[in-house]
Amino acid sequence: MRLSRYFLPVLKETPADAQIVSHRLMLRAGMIRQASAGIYSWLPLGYKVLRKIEQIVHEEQQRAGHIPMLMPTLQSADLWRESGRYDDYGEEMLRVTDRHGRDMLYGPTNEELITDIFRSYVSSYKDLPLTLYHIQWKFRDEIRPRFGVMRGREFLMKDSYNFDLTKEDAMHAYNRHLVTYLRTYERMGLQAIPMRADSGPIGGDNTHEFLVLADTGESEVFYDSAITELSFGDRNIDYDDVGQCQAILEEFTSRYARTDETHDEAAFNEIPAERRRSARGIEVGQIFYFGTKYSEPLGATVDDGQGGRVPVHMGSHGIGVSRLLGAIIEASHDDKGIIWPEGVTPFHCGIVNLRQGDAGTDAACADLYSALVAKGLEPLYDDRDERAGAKFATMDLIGLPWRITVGPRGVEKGMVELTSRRTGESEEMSPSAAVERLVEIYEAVREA
Ligand code: 5CA
Repeated sequence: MRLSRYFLPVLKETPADAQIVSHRLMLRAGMIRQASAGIYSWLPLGYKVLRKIEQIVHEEQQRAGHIPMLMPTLQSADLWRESGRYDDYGEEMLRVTDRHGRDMLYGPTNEELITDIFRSYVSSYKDLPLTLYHIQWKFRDEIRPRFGVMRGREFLMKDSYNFDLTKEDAMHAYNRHLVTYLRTYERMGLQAIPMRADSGPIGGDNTHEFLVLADTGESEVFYDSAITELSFGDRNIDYDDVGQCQAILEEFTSRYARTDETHDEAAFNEIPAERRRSARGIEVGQIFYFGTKYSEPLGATVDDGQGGRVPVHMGSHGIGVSRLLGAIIEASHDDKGIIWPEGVTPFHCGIVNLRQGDAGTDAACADLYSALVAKGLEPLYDDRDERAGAKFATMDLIGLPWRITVGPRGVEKGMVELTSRRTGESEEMSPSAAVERLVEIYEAVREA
C-alpha cells in the first residue's frame, strides 16, 4: 500500500478525552473513530489489525477441532424467556421491538441461541462431542463504556460452546479451550495468565479468566510471581489427548492466581512473601463450564446409549477480540507510539523514501516494494512529499515492527537501512538482504 493512496487519518494532537495510552494511540494512529458512546467505526488500519487477530483466533480454534459458524446479532426474546435469563440479565441487555411488536434483543452472548440450534438437530450421544464457535459482534449496554475498545458497548467476541455427554467430557473441552487460549495469546505477543474468577451472569462454578497484566487494567488481581515464568512455547498438542490437556491446565493453574472476586487472603499469604503480587490486569478471555444450566430448561437432551435421555453438559468460552487491540497496545508501546508484535502487525514493514521525487530513491523504493510483495509480504510505502522527520514520526506512531529507509546516499552504494521499531537499532544492508531478513522473520512467526 502506498501511504499517499491510503486512508490513515493520524491526529497531531493528543485527544483530551482518552484516559489510557492504548485509547489515545488508537485514536492518534487513525485506527478507530467513536460513532457514539462505546461504539466505534474501525478505520482501515484498525480494521486490518482486528482481522489479523481474528485470523489467529480462527486458526487456533480450528486446530483444536472447533467448528466455525455464524449466528446473528439480533435474537428473539422468547429463547431468553425459556432459559430464564431475559429478566435476569438486567439493564446491560439492549432490548428492541420489531414492527410486529415482537421483543428482540441485541445479543450480549449466545448460550440460548446455540442451545436452540443444538436441540433442533442433535439427539444422540453418537454426535458428541461437539464444539461450535463464531466471531460476532455483541452488545452490552455498559453503564460506563470507557477506555476505547477496552470496555465498549458494541464489541467483537469469539464465543465457543461445547456439548458433551458427561461432565468429564465437558471438562476436557474446558481444558482444551484453556490450551488453545494459551497458544492464541502467545501468538499475539501477549502473556495472558489464567486466573480463578467469578462466573457472573453466565453461571457455573468452573471458570478462569485470562489476564494481561497492565497498570491500566480494570481488574484487580493477586498472584504468585512464579506463574509469570511459564510460557506455552512451541509445544505439539494432541487436542484429543485428555491427559495432556489436563496436565497443561494443572501446570498453568496450580499456582495462586485469582481476581479480586475470588481472592482468598489466607491462601495468598501461604505464598512466600517475595513472590506475592497484587496488580491490575486486562481480562482478554474467559472460559466456563456450567453443566446443564441451559440444556435443562431448553430441553437439549440426547439419547445416552442406555435407553435414557439426558441433558448435555455444556460450557462457553469467550475471547475479547476487539478488546485485544487495546490490551496489545497497553503491553507494547513507547512514548513515540505503538510497537506491534509481528504476529498482528497491520503491515509487515514500512518503506520510508527520504527524498521523494528523486529518480534514484523513487526507483529503489519501487523495486523494494515489488520484491517484498513478490515474497508475500505487505509493505506500507510512505511516498508522501514530507520531511524525513514527519515520515519517521508517522511510522513510529503506527508501530510497524520494521522500517526500511531509502535515501540518496545509500542508493548510490546500493544500500538501505533496516530498523527495528522495538530496539531502534538500524543495520545497513542491500535491499535484497533486507527482503530476505524480513522473509525469515515472518516465516518464523507464521510457524508459531
Ligand atoms: N458467553 C461467555 C463466554 S463465550 C461470555 O460472554 N463471556 S464474557 O462475558 O466473559 O465475555 C468474553 C470476553 O469478552 C471477556 O473476557 C472480555 O475479554 C470481552 N468483553 C466482555 N465485555 C466487553 C466489553 N464491554 N468490551 C469489550 N470486550 C468485552
